[in-house]
This record gives sequence, structure tokens and C-alpha cells, in this order.
Amino acid sequence: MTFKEFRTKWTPVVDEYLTEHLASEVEDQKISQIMTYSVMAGGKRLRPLLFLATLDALNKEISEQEIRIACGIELIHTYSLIHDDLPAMDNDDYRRGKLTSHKKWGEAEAILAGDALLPMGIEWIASGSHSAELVKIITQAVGPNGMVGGQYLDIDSTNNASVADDEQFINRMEWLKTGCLILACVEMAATYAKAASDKKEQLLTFAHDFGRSYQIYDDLVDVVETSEEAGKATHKDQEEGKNNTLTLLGIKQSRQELVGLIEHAQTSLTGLNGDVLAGFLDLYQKVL
Ligand code: GRG
Repeated sequence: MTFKEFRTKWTPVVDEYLTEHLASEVEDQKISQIMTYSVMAGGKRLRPLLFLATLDALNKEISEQEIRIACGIELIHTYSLIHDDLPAMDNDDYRRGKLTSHKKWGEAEAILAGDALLPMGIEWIASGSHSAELVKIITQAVGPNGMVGGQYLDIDSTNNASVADDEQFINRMEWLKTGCLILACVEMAATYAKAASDKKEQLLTFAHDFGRSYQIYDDLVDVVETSEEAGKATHKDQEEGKNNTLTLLGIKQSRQELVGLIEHAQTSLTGLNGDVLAGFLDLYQKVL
């Protein structure tokens, strides 16, 4: 199966599960509506698809239990986007082509919707087999030594010229903010499917390259795409004094770095049933 076929098959299944269960498992209709607004705003479902594609690479069958875990990851990702867009953080009006949560519903409502999505995501991830191991992986990936830690470094270093050429700092910040959650999607799937240690190692190498490359891609989207194409404000990073790989290396070298990571990621899949996973890297073509 190709990546496109895989995406076409599973995206509607993920979307349907999210819609149905955000309606049936959240008692208060209004908070359910606010949560659903952002979750169903049209994200690419990259992280749930990555979890499912890793299961597929390990020949693990996908049924409702696996979909629930995949959707739990998307809830957590959506929480991070809602909070990232708040006035106290990036102060964005548009996300996924729609008004951001705080613009649509108010700031307190957006904070609470994010607060509600995080534990609900963990609950969904914890509801299948290997729950203790999966919960450990996801909570470490999004906590102070993962995504929140990266977001803190980002906020703390904005408009701080002294880190602008500190490659180690920028790599670490980007890895924590973006890479950790991507790695966790693959690691959770490998743990869930009880992958043999050599296969797990290959998959984690792929996930490291993919996690690192995804932030460079996202930074390139900021300069290459119009806001209509991206569904959010673009050309903001430089204006707002953000420090990232792009501001460090410039467009040409960032693209070279991305190409190198793609090649390395492809190589790491040798011998696995990894066509679908390799297809995730095609996403980058639009910024190369
Ligand atoms: C607020 C705790 C907290 C964390 C925020 C996700 C994040 C951390 C910040 C968003 C800003 C950003 C550019 C982060 C890099 C991760 C990233 C590329 C997010 C966008 O994910 P996509 O491209 O978006 O998968 P969709 O909308 O398709 O799900």
C-alpha cells in the first residue's frame, strides 16, 4: 500500500472516531462543542497516522482499540496547538484555516478546552493493552522534558539575540517542541506491537530523523507558503524574533539539511514493511 492509499483509508476512520467520541464521552455539550471545534478543524492527522503506519510496518492489525490510541495522540496534539495560539503565547488568530479557539470562544474557554483534551488523550491512550508503558512514553514526550520544555525554551529565547547562532540550543528546543511527540508516536506503536529490538531500533532512527525534519519543514512552510495555503499566519517567525533552524541556516541550507534527513530516514527503513512510513517524507516536496 502507498502512503496516499493508507491516508485515504484511515483518515476518515480517525475523523469519525474523534467526532463520535468527543460527543459521547464529554458530558457537557458546550465544552464538547469547543473541544470538537479545534479537533475537527481539518488537521492533517499526521501523528495518529504515524502511529497507525508504524503498526502497519510491523504487520499489526488495526482495529478500534488502535484507533482509540491514535485519536488520543491527536487530542493531545490539538491541546498543544490551542495553547500555543493563545495571546500569552503565539497570539494567533487563525489555525487550520479557521479562527483559533480563543478568538472563536474566548480565552478562558480555549484554555479549558486544551486542559480537557490533554487528560482525555491520555485516558484514550491508557485504555488498551500495554497502557502503563504507553502512558509513560506519551507523558514524558509532552511534559517538561519534552514538548512543554521545548515551548518554554522557545518563549524564553524569543527576541534573545544571544541564542540566534547557538545551533545546539536551537536543535534542542526544536527537538523537544516537535520531535519528542513524533518520536513517541512511533515508540508507542513499536511497544504496543512488541517489535523485535532490531526493528524497533530502525523505527526509532526513522522517527528521530522524521521528528527533526518536521520542524525544519514547518519553519520552511512559514516562509514558502501563503497564509491561505498554510491555513495560519505565515512569515511570522523572523518578524517576531523567533530563533529556529531557518533563521540560523537560511533557506538554502535548511533545505539541504532537510534533504539529508530524508535520505537518512529512508535508509533506516531498509528491510521493514516501510513503504507507508517512507511516504510521510513526500510531504516535504512542497517546501524543497
Ligand atoms: C503550548 C504546551 C504547548 C506546546 C506547544 C505544538 C506546539 C507546542 C507549538 C505549535 C507551534 C509549532 C510550529 C510547533 C511545531 C510542531 C508543529 C509543526 C505543529 C503543527 O503540527 P501539524 O503540521 O498541524 O501536524 P496540523 O494542523 O496538520 O495538525
